[in-house]
Amino acid sequence: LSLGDVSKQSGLHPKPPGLVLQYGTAGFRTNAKLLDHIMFRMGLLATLRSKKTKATIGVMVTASHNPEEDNGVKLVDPMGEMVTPTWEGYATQLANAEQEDLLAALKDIIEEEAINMSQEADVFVGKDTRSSSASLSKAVLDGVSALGGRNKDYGLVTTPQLHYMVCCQNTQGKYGEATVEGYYKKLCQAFIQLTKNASNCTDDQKHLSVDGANGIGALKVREMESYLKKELHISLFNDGSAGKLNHQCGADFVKVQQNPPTGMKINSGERCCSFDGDADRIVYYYTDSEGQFHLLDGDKVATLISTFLKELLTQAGIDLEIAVVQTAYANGSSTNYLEDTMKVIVRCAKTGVKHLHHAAQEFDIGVYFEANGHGTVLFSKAAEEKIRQLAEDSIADDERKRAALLLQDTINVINQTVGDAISDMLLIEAILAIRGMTIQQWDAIYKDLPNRQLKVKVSDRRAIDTTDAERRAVSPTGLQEAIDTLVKKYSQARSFVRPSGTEDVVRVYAEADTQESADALAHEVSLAVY
Ligand code: 16G
Ligand code: ZN
Repeated sequence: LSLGDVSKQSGLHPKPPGLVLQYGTAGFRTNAKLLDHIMFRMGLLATLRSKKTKATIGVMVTASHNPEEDNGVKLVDPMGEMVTPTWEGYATQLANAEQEDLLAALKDIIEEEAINMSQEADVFVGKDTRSSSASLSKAVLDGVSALGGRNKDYGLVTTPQLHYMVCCQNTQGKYGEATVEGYYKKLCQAFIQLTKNASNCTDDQKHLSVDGANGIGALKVREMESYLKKELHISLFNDGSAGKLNHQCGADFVKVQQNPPTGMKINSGERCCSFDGDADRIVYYYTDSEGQFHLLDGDKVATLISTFLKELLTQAGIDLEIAVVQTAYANGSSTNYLEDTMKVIVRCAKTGVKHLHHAAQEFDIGVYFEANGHGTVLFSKAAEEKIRQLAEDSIADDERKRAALLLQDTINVINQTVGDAISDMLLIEAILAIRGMTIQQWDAIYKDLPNRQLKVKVSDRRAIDTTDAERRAVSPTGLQEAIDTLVKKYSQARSFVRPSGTEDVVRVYAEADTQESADALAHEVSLAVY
């Protein structure tokens, strides 16, 4: 085995001695200045992963909603999903090997996984609009070629677009064409088909204001517009021409601050949405005539989509099990509404897309959303097949067939590989149009409990250990009892703490019947964490 090129090339991407980083919930993520060697090494690892799986692997250079100065990298497995946990471990090992130990670390992985080094390798690479992304993605490409892998550099793409490309490539085009144009064509055609079912939708209703977070999503919405054939009229704000990436704008800012983004003109009553910095999250909102801000987060999105799907399934007379997967952050009102009124199965998963994705795969149709706006819908092969059969059935009655066709178009507008702001936006816009529903009516489906999120700096966040999908703390001893006691003081209250997977902080969540109570509870619980 000759790894000669690796030692030569790696010298151009040296690791700062002593630096230790971990492949966390969102891959590696930190200040961009610390990441060059990580990128090179992730190029190496992706190449090994490709040899091992005999499939194309993706590498995305982005730090999502983090500040412009940060960057990060994530690996994408063959079906477009997050890389499997064992390989997250390898990523951490490889990242932390000192310069002189790199070859040995690489050989360990090759041996452990019994990788055939003469196997060919293919790696797809994408990047966001950060100024550091160009040179960092170049370092990934260097890593790929050092191990003799082939690469395809997609350049500037959203994270979900890269996931989509990987899936298309590895399913020989069955999921779609592995090009950005193919992506727009598939999604927009499905969207246009869906909106044909929206009788008398006025031009006013076709209007949407989009906050692009000054990131890649803005660029891509622009690129997509011509494919929409004027069926959706988008006013784009924070398109990157003036403002700074994610700065006082974008989905994370809007969700956490519960305020509209700066840089956007908002007329009262108008439908608006925000993407995050790599366009894998979306939240909706509007301000009413009194200037009051109303946020429709991932929970509201999941409710809208699952209600729509359930109705179509009933109309189609197809018996498929539909479930909604949430996290501990899901507003209590959304969970109650889904379980008690909608009668759909609700599951709670740990924070992080891979956990939700995994849980959603257990059902015929799994709708998963984090409250922060990351989510999508998964259809099992069997579910897609049942729907296809009915759609093509020549003797089925018209109403059933119409519902099956709508379900088929819905499947095609969705990016099932990962949460996708563009795809989610098209689906939401189509549902609202078909149902003739305003954003106010959508908002009124249930009323969110007031809530508050806080972060607390502690000396060691790992001292907090949780169970029950992060809803209860098991250590340090006494913490959960303290939280329980505080929660009892308030009505309709709930609170939990969890160590962040992306920042050196502990996160506190509280909800209660009033904003004052939610704020007070969050504050009291954060004091109990110290
Ligand atoms: C990452 C996750 C996101 C999660 C967030 C939680 C992915 C692709 N992204 O951004 O799903 O909500 O981390 O961050 O998995 P936290 O652990 O710092 O609260
Ligand atoms: Zn993101």
